[in-house]
Amino acid sequence: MITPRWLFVLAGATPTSYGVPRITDETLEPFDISSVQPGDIVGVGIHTGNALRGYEVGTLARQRGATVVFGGIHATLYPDEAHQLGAAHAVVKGDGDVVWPIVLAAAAHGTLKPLYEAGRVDADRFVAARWELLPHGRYMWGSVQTVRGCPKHCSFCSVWRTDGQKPRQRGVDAVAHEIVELRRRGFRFIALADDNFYPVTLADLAMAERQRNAARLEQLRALRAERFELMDRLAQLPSDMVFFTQITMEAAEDTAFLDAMRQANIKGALVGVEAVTPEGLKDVYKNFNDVGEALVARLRTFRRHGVHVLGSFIFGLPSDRPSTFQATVDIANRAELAFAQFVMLTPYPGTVDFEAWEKRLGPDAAEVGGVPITRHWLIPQNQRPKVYAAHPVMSADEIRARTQAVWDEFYSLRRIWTRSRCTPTLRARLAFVLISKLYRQMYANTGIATDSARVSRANRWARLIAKPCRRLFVARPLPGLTRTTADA
Ligand code: B12
Ligand code: SF4
Repeated sequence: MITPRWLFVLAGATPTSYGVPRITDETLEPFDISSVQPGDIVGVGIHTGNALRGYEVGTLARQRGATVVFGGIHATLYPDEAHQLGAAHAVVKGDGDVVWPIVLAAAAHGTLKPLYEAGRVDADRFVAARWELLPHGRYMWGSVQTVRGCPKHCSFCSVWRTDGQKPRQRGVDAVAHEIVELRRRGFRFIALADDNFYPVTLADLAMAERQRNAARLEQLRALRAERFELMDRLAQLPSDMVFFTQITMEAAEDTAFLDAMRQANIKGALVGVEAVTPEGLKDVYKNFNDVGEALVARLRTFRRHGVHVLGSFIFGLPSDRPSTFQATVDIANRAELAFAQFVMLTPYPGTVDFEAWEKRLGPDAAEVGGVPITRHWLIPQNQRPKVYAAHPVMSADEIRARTQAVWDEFYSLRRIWTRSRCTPTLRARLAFVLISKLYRQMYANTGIATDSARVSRANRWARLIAKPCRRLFVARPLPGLTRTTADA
């Protein structure tokens, strides 16, 4: 669905003297290992979920004589694993923007080091993606990053620990430039691949004022002003553009911000609701969220100001009870969300939750095929447990079944049709139904459908629905599109 940004950024960071990089996104097609020649450099990017496949690719590429370099969030957290299981010659920890040409030069001169500590690159050194390398007609959404890092500290999330709590906000010109280029190529849907589009809250500003911290106040105001400047520039782009981002629900406090988002055609945002009870929010260190009626009101505020919400909820928290599931779907319906996802609590490495869980299980962790579940990413995909942490009152099967029931209820045709009223025309309503069904098909894999026959049937369905959906996303290319004013 969405262009995987890192591939096109690393291509952008590749000096032209090496020729044109070949890009493979395995969500589209498998990497053609027979194309690898001795002397090639194969860069493999992994997150935790696809690390095992990445190791397979690395091993095969090395066997064919390539130099293999790993990077991405999972390689950053477990560089040794990439060496041991992925046959890496080198691993890059952190951002690849600046270090990639250094790695390539070292590989070419035979001076490659096993580990590169690339760290966090400043925003003015983020490299632009090379969108001219996009395969034609394969993606629905382009992806452009406007800010990296998040000031919060949610227990299930690794972003604040790996990308840092200091927002690294990319310059407005650089962002606008890439978006214009994507629109020229016919992309009118753009995912802003940000951790948190609202990095400065009114509470942050008030706190800096109270503390009479002039330097911090100035810094926060500058970041906030730059957000508005960016949205002003996006508002100057063709009116058929649709942006989607990720944001905390705190943004509902700031209706001027929401109005600017609407003006900028940021029509949708993923909001991490996570839990609808105070105990649940405490479980995930997210006490800046609301519960109950205040939560419904906050989420509706987005809608009132023209920003549609994809609410993200987590099930399997220690404080969850059987009643939590129905309470969650009720809130999701009443809060007028456009879409929702209900994910199972998964201990991702690099998070506070993971560390506590790994420590708790210690050497007694259960195993699947000889692999302890604390290394769940090394278990073949179709054998991975769906629920990892033992729950105080519910069995894993109960959590799965109840989660599935929530997906089923939220995405029942009746509910979708009611929600589709948020769109202006009958055609748009039908498109909304199709997209809702596609979304459900792609992401509701937490339920009973765990055997491979059912999973592949679900995938076939998703591909079938994706075909007509893709047509809805494509726009007429605008090769002559001029840049937004300040970008000219
Ligand atoms: C946008 C995004 C998405 C989009 C992805 C769209 C797409 N096709 O790319 C959507 C919404 C679909 C998504 C889904 C999911 N995501 Co996501 N996502 C992100 C987000 C916010 C930004 C990713 C991005 O594009 N960054 C911009 C690029 C340029 O940065 P980058 O990928 O980090 O790459 C840089 C470096 O890592 C390095 N690098 C990367 N690869 C390589 C390779 C080599 C060889 C080298 C040298 C360097 C290198 O260099 C790059 C440039 O600096 C990240 C958070 C984050 N800050 O990274 C989470 C993140 C990657 N997602 C995460 C998760 C958990 C998921 C889901 C599993 C969520 C869910 N429960 O469904 C799914 C998985 C989907 C899937 N099957 O892949 C986690 C991953 C944690 C982990 N340990 O794996 C992250 C880190 C967020 C978090 N909460 O912790 N995601
Ligand atoms: S607000 Fe979102 S990005 Fe920030 S730490 Fe929490 S889950 Fe991660």
